[in-house]
Amino acid sequence: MANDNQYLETLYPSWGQQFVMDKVLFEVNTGHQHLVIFDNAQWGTVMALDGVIQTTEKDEFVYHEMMVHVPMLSHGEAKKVLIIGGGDGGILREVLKHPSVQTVTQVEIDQQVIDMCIKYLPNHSAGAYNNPKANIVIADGVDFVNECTEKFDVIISDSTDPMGPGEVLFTSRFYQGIKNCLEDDGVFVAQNGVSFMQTSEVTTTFKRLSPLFTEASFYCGAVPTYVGGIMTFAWATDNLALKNVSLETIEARFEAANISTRFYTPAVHKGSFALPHYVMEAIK
Ligand code: AG3
Repeated sequence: MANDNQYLETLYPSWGQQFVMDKVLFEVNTGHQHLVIFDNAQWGTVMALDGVIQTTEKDEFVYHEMMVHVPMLSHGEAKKVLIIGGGDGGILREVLKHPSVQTVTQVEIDQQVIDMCIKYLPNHSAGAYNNPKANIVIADGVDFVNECTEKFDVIISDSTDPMGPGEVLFTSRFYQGIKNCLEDDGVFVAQNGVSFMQTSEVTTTFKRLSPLFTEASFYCGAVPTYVGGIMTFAWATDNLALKNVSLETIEARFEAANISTRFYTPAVHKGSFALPHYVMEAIK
């Protein structure tokens, strides 16, 4: 929590990263969670929820590019996309860069996160909330996916860690809802924590996704301010072809989409499915 001018992340009981807050821009209990936004000399503007760093201006591109371009370019022609969470708008911004996209529905529980990120982290959404293809719903993601009668080609869960409002987004009931509104050939991805520090999250998610999808797996990326090593992203689909799309095809799609990135490359995309042995052990 915010103390004097220091912000200590409280995600892990005996260790955490600390930030100097040059200036606190905003701090409130939204009714859903504790939200703070502050400036730091190294990371620019930083947003944290319930004691956990969510995003910083300097490294947000790593996470948002990997969460979006890996499923989108594996699919190749996603027209309808669903985002769960993602209030800062970074995921929405990247999804809207894909020319195949016709509509993006984003279901976020906390209006205040959206409003304050538009105000203090404007480059995250970069105008995406005004895009006519975007449809923003303020609602509970679990209810939404279970009640939804539409189907989506790609679903991206950009949640907090499994505590507070994010907890339900790691339950079997949520994953059943995802199955309900995912096209047969579509793909679901979700942030799944830092695998070295949160290995049990990998195991639990794998156990819960496996009965529902032909393929439950993970891919990875290293986000500097999600400390503790690589982050794993959950990957669930009935379409076994998606993970095996060739490098040449991914390159051709990436070029045709004409998207410029700072972390993502087609080779990084292919390589991200290679998992460290301890992660493979965790999902055996
Ligand atoms: N949501 C994921 C933050 C995860 C942090 N967890 C951790 N370090 N274990 C980020 C929101 C960005 N749009």
